[in-house]
Amino acid sequence: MPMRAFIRLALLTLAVLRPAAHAEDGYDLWLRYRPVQGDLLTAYRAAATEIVPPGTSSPTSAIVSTELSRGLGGLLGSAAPPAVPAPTRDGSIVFGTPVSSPLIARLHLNLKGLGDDGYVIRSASFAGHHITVIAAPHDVGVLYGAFHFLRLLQTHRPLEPLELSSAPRIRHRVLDHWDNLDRTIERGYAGESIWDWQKLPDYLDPRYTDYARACASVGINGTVLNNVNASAISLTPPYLRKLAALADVFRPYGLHVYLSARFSAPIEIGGLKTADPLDPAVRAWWRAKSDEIYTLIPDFGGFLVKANSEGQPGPQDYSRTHADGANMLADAVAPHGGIVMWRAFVYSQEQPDDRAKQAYDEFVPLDGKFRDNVILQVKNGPIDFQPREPFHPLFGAMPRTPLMLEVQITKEYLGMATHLVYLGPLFEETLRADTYARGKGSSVAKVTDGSLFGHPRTGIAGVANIGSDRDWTGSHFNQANWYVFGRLAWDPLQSSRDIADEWVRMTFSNDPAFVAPVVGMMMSSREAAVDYMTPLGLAHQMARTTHYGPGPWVSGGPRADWTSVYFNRADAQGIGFDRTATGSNAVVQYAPPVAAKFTDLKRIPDNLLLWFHHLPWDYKMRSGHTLWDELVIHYSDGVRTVGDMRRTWASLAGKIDSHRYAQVSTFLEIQEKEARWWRDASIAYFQTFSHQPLPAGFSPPEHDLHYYETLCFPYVPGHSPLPGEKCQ
Ligand code: GCV
Repeated sequence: MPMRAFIRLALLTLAVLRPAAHAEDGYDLWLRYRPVQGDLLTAYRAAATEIVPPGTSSPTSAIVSTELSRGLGGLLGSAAPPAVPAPTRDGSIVFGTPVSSPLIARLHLNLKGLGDDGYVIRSASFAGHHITVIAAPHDVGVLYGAFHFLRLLQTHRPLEPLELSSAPRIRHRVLDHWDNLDRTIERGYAGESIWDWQKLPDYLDPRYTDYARACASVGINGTVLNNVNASAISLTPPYLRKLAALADVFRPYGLHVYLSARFSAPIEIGGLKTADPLDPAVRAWWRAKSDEIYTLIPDFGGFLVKANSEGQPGPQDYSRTHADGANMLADAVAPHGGIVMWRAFVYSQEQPDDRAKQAYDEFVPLDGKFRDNVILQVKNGPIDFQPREPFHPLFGAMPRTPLMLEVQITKEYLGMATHLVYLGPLFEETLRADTYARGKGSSVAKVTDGSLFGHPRTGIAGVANIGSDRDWTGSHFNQANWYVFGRLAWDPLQSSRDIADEWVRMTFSNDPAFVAPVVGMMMSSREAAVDYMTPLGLAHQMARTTHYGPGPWVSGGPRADWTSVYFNRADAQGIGFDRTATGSNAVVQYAPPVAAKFTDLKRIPDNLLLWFHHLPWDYKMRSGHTLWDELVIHYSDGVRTVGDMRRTWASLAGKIDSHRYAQVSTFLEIQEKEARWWRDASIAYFQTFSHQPLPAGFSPPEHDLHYYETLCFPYVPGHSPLPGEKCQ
């Protein structure tokens, strides 16, 4: 055989043998659009016979057409329904705005109160035909509506009659990428950054479009592209052009780009001697920089700033306040309609006071001092995205300042890529927490959606878990956390269980024998992680800096409040951080009814006990157990629940594709091993203080404490080791 022909044959054979690149590898996320079967298929085919795009096309309406064709083509297992100028039969899907579509205008739908992003989906009659209408005041609302319509089919919901109307309760629904310009990601566990800065602005990876599409499908409308530990280089002209190229891709999906701004940029790239926010030259520099950005990106969202926190520069370097800093940037972007998201994640470099108190102490005196286009971005809890924290006391404490909730979607403290931890219940717990700021019913959700204090400027941010891994998020189940963030950002009052249910249906299968057990697993997974890592209100017990695995013994180093012993306060007497009047008194930062509840040992929930109280090892719990026994029981429960999750998953073999099934199985195996590691290491360490045996029937740690203390993992993803950095 001539060489050429042989090579051709070899390549052909290879192509046949290689599994299809688009097998169920997770790339399609929840937008898989696999064919519906049975009676439902007949009903859906009858309800989606043709598509009627608006008369006047726009980039966004073209995307709606493509998405409906792609979605319906896939779901109906046939050629995509044809696009026609007007309904010709039953089952027409008409979409558009009253401006883009004369047909929609003629229906005189009530689109009031839908705002910029809302939509309606209605069954209607038109020229004797039963049709479905997806209409909105603006194009992007139509896109959101189209994704909603497809979701109905994806989750096997009935289509007739449809009378749906939806508008987001929160205006800025933003992903914060902690992506560095060298493509590493701080606390990222899904490969490198998807932003390939080196090839931008010329090469536009198709992933950018798929990313925007996925965001739009859950209503996310903003993305901060760079790490809050920011490099000023992202503000230089070449990088702004790269940013503009991404903004062009994202725009038709309603996705606005933002930048994390390094406060000292005027010095680093502007040649100024100071970054003092009251200095006229500095103010002029930021104004000019903002003008430059808006020339390139007219719909640029604005800046996110981490200032005077963990070594980042900020206004306090010049004896100015956070308000001075935020307002200076706010003035620079205001003429263009931009906003500043100023982070409240601060704790002093010097102050020895309880770290949980410091953000409140710094920001409450500044209430009412921020410009209208500043939103304060507040983490869900007062420390740092722990498996469980009480809600942040700033929620409810700054009535004259809009506050946006910041949650972490990437699982820095919750098992990184491999642990199956569905964060919906964590987000929901925060959103539903009652601040009592205006009496009972003053939930964090109502602070965030602006309804409690009447703020029109509202926002929510999630630290992204997205990377270049084929499955985007480092594991199939981590996709659920991106999904639930978007869905709760749209409506923070939704139930995380309902969202899990729809995600499972879209991502895996509608088979009830699969959906129910998997939703059950997801719903118990967060509590399991709390149990095997930090039960009963413990927090920050992870290994130093990498946060991978247990490290309750971590002490010493540059700052006390980066150590585990600072937070667990274990000693011969007992365990826990006294934050009542006899301790740091952080509890008084909450409204009186909340503070009273947290202070009262009879009323505080067990799951926050050691957050607020230092209690003796033999303290009698509600259950009748001693505190020590209860701790051991919780650690063990966490491991047991993961074992249950593994068994549940094993019972589902054959119900989904083997590729994803196998990865989840292996990850659950890793999780069980690591849950046991967490339990055993924590028990071994705390037992050196409690000096008590384990309750009857509970197995002792597999190894001695020294074994756990000397485990060393220098190259954990998401963290760049410093030269000479030690493990623990
Ligand atoms: C971006 C924690 C993380 C840091 C992160 C910081 C923040 O401290 O460990 O990696 O830095 O939070 O939210 O700014």
